[in-house]
Amino acid sequence: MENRDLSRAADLLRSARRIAVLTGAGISAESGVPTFRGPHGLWRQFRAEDLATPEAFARDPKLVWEWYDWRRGIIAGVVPNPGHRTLAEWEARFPEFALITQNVDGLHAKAGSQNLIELHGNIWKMRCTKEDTVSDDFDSPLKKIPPFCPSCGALLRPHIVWFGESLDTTMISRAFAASSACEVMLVIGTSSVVYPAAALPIRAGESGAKIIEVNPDPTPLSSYADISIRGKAGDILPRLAECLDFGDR
Ligand code: BV8
Repeated sequence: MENRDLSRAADLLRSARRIAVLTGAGISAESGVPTFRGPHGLWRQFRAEDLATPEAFARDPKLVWEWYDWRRGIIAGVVPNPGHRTLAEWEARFPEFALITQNVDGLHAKAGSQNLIELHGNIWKMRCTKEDTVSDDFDSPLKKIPPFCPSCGALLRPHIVWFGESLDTTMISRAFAASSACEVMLVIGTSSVVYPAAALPIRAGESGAKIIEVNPDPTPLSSYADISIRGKAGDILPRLAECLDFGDR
């Protein structure tokens, strides 16, 4: 990564009023949450079709819940890193700042981000398969696998968007609106292969925004981005904040 990229990115951010940020599993990697793809990714150990689809849950809800219970256990033991914390601080620094995340780990909220769009749901929420009611549940490990709805007795499922399922219409509309309206979009720690999330930076670019990518590795978005900063989010974002020097705004 060249310092020139960092200072060009800081120039773009400094002159912008409307910022959108899209994050993926990479931003939580330095907290100790496994990513999905890549050499140590979850999809190297497990098949998405067996665990993260409605068909998998219908076939074997216990297996799916055991996998989520294991992931909840990992996430329960970690804390937000400087990447999450920098984004939380930036929310108050820009007139409009939307943080869109594909992550279900809840670490952005834990870091203090408030204007947050959780596109794929949240691992600490459960949904009743009969009544569609959503409730918080922070037990780790879970008391009973699979869990059942205390009000109607039906099976509960993770409040997470699986492959082949539609995203919440309010969430995805808010995400596209923020992407269309922003002047700069930061795309951090995502392999940019899962849709519709991967279409958000394209929408932003088509609407005239500059795209800044932060990722140690190239992705399908890299050639489209105006600036690709090669590095880890927990290192790059605090350095970008230093370059921005909000004291003079
Ligand atoms: C849907 C469960 C309508 C959550 C997840 C073509 C066009 C449009 C759609 C499709 C299409 N082909 C197929 C589809 C459908 C599918 C899709 O996109 N498939 C892809 C794989 C081809 N999409 C859907 O099904 C979506 N729904 O489209 O509805 C519909 C309905 C039916 C049929 C068609 C359409 C629903 C998608 C929801 C997926 N849910 N998993 C869970 O249990 O957690 S996906 C999973 O991937 C996670 O949710 C995750 O958030 C998401 C994206 O992954 P990333 O976050 O990018 O993570 P990844 O590991 O891949 O990458 C990490 C990156 O970080 C790497 O680049 C790495 O280099 C970088 N990194 C590492 N360390 C660091 C770092 N970066 C910075 N700092 C570091 N330290």
